[in-house]
Amino acid sequence: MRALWLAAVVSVMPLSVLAADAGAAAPVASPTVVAKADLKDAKGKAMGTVTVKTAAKGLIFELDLKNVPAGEHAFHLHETGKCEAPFKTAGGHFNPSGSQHGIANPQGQHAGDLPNLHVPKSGQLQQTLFVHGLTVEAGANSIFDADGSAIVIHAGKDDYVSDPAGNAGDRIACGLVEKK
Ligand SMILES: [Cu+2]
Ligand SMILES: [Zn+2]
Repeated sequence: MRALWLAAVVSVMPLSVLAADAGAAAPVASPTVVAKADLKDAKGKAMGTVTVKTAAKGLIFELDLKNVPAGEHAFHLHETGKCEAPFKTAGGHFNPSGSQHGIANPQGQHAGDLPNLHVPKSGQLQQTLFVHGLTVEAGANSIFDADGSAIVIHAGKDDYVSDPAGNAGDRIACGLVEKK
């Protein structure tokens, strides 16, 4: 008789309460690592890594950089996964929508346009960015399209408006975005 009574009580409890009791209130999809880029300068010296994680409507970039000259530098996702110095091989900015360059350009922006990095004297920078619109799923905005993609650091800063590349100067580091 007692066992039956307990079963009846459980059956009328809200499902949410049961889920919480079971520790099942986890997010639908926690960010997971999907890609990594090892950045190198033109002579092959390591300049740190960018780890790419999933998010609901874009991707998370976790930067762990070193050996970067102090100061402000443009930072972009480029359209081709090929890093041969002086890194013109990486092509233009990742731009599946055919927009102009620049996060401050009314006719912008490229999906690969990212905010400038501010690197301290140590040359090291740990920073996390959320990049809206990028994906690893098949489709126009996938960082894993047919020719891949690359992460590039420039000598100068991005002015956020000049088409096609923000007047950012030479490419001083490049990292192929590799699936993990
Ligand atoms: Cu660039
Ligand atoms: Zn751009």
